[in-house]
Amino acid sequence: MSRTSLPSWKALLNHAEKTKQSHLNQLFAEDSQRFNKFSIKLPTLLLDYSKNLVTEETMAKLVALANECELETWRKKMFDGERINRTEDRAVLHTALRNRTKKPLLLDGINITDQIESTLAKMKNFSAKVREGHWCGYSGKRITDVVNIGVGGSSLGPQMVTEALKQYSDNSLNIHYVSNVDGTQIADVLRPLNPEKVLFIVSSKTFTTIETMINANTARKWLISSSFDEKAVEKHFVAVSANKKNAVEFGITQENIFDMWDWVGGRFSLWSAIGLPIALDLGYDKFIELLEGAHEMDLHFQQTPLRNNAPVILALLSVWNCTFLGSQSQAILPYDQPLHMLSAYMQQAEMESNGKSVTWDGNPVEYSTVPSIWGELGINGQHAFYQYLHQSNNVVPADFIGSVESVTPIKGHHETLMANFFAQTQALMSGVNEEQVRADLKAKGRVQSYIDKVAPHKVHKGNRPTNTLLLKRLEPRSLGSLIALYEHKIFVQGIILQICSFDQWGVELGKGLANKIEVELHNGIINQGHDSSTRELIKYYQSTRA
Ligand code: G6Q
Repeated sequence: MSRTSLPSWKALLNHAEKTKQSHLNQLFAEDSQRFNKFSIKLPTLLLDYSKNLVTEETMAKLVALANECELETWRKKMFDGERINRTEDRAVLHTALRNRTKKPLLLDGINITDQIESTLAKMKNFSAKVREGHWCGYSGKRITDVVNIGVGGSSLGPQMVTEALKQYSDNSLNIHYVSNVDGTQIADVLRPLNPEKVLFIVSSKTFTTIETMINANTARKWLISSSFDEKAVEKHFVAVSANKKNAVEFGITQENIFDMWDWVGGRFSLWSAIGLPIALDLGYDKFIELLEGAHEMDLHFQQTPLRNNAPVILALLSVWNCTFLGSQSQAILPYDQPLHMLSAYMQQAEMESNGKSVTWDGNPVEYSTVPSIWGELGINGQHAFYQYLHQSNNVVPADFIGSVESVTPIKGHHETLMANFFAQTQALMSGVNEEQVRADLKAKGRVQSYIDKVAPHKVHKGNRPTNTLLLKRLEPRSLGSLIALYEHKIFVQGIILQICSFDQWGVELGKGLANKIEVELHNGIINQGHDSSTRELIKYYQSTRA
């Protein structure tokens, strides 16, 4: 049955029409308890969602929708390992990777907890060996640099976390990431490195992704041009993959292949051995703290009634703002410098999961699904695109993410940062009306003609919804909770919107598309089946190149 036939959906449609006439200023004036009613305190973070266009009636209606969509049943199915990734017929068990209770979980008769624990033990042993200098390269020198070769889910997650937790690294190793098939990136990374001291991790669930394979082969040649011996590959390459056969063919020894499983989606995989660069950088214990933080969020998500359940609330608000109130994009705005890759990470997590237009039964969806996600460090954004957030015709709901304590306390900095953090959500909500603008200009002694000319330009309508996520401090545990919070938000959105969140056919299409053209670029024979634009572009490229 389509979601649009549900009584709660119809009630929300009516309620949205009324709500569109209201203003956040009015809602705050009418209810002094808004913050208490619309915020959630968790061990490592606070979520304030009171600056959304919602009332208690709205929240009750949204929770009724979640109930009519049988969210709790679906949640149980995911954690129990049912094959909720319907189009690929797979279970979705990234939560098992961080289940610190180590409770056995059977999938097709196999206890996957044992598999997870043995991979973790292998990561522990390996990361200690490399960090302590017991793993040596072909000439007997200790490893100083680790280069992770992977793309998409096999790169973005660990790289985002490596950046976010830089302050917790003891710098035993330098960690680098190569994801782009543009040779500029790998050349830049390898140029200053000594092949005798580099360890490559080829991270690819399928071990067939063309960009990753090309980069891995370039790295291999680079190593051999120094060692003059193919055997060096064994000492300088490890793999994280579900495709052992291809990894072995590449020259990686069986014991240096870390397992991946089909029940872990790429964009949810940083908790698996895909997170190996994190363990190498921070040490295994801090990697475990990251998992523990995520596990805490898993428990909150599983055990808390929907009305106070942070991921559920974030998802319902997204559905409310996007599907019912009509917003088409959402900004992710971190105010912690180390979180500078968070927006890019969230972009993949949400858009690859829910950017779809058919329901899980294969019918067209009759409503807007998820917004496009974008963003940047808040302070940089303030001096760039915040103009649009404050005054454009399009309302962009935004998540503001900051920390009570800075990881790098330098006198004066954090107060200024956080003053901006608080001021922006207030300004986006309150705006400035024409009366205030005129009074302000008058008080500054401006002449009437100037006031008349400028006043309309200085009006800010406000009423722009924001969520504030305030971490106590950015550390492995709180970061784990934050990422898991958004992962579950994405799952809930998928259930409400009837979307299969765990496939990615759009990405698969991209993986195949370039192959045919690449042959044409190599042999110079252009396929006549191309449209005239593509054909002429290829022709221009080839003639200009020649
Ligand atoms: C993630 C996507 C995608 C994937 C990459 C890399 O959910 O499926 O980003 O992670 O395409 O795939 P491999 O790990 O197989 O190389």
